[in-house]
Amino acid sequence: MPTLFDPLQVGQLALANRVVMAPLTRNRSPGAVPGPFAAAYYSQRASAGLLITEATAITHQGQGYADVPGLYAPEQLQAWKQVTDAVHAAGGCIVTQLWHVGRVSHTSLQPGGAAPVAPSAIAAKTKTVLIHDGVPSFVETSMPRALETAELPGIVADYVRAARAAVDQGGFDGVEIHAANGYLLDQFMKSGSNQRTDAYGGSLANRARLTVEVTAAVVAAIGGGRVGIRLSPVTPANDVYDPEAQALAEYLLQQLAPLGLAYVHLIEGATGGPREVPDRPFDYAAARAAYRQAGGQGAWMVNNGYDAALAQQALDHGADLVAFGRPYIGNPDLVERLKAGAPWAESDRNTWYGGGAKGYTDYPAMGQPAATPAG
Ligand code: 8OZ
Repeated sequence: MPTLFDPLQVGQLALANRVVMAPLTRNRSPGAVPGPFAAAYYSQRASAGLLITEATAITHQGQGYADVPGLYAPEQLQAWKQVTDAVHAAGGCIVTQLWHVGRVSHTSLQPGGAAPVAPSAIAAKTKTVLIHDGVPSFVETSMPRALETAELPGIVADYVRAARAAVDQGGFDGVEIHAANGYLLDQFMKSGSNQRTDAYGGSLANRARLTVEVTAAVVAAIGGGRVGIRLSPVTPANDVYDPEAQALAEYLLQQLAPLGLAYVHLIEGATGGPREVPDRPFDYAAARAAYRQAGGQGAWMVNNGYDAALAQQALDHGADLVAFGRPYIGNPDLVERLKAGAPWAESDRNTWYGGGAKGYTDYPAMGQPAATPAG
């Protein structure tokens, strides 16, 4: 049986081990440009087999939170190039997470103060974060407008443009398509947020269509071996729900199987919460079997609440990669701690979102003195 510390070739990505740093929103990118400490933050964590960046907006319209980064302006891509150079110099592998928030946004974050876009004009019962004078506040998301059918090819093109820019200009090894956590692609997939009557609403095949089109187009642009996708079939995050979650996920995975993806990343249960969601049962082994039976060969990446023992159990039962999120905030050397069976440091929730080096680049590796914030 493999261990977390065995290498794995994942599409075009040669991973030194099977530990993945999951995407973590940190709100330290004023003007959507990764901040001065981002290169240190990611390169400190480069012993992970794979780093997935925080969710990163493909367009201004795809923005939904204060001070999250983008992939749509030259200065954003230049800043990311410094990050990827630092990670590569430290021996790491890094992909960026392509993000369009859809309705999880606020007019003050949108181009021209416009309404956010969504499959249907249904507001999400969820909050977003605005930051004024360095002080974060949580506000209700704004009422979205429904995208016209004729606008959807433009959304697909936005993903493709961002993927190409990420690889060609940002220096990334690949991309992860964010189709989880109640953002645009997930809003289309799940019937609670999609009441469309065109080819992108109604049947589960129609609701999955935009995700399949985006993924196929990104694969055509940069090659499937550099593309992963993140899914969260039953998460209640950002007010999404589908009564047919199992059938929807299995249909989607069957459509993705022939695309030759590097990996499929599953959030099990509620994002950042319990691994089981009351009244939302889901059989992850059956979903993986559906993908494999349809010919899908991508690595199967699992996430949510893993510790060393649970991670090994997942590998023993056919997972290929295990993604750790919150533990990576306080433990830059999580791989070494897992290997040593060493305890994990707790991180300070007050510095998860927003701020500077404090709570970002000052968590020490094992045996090191408490770091002065590193730039
Ligand atoms: C936490 C805060 C804001 C955004 C996700 C991108 O859940 C996020 C996110 C997480 O995927």
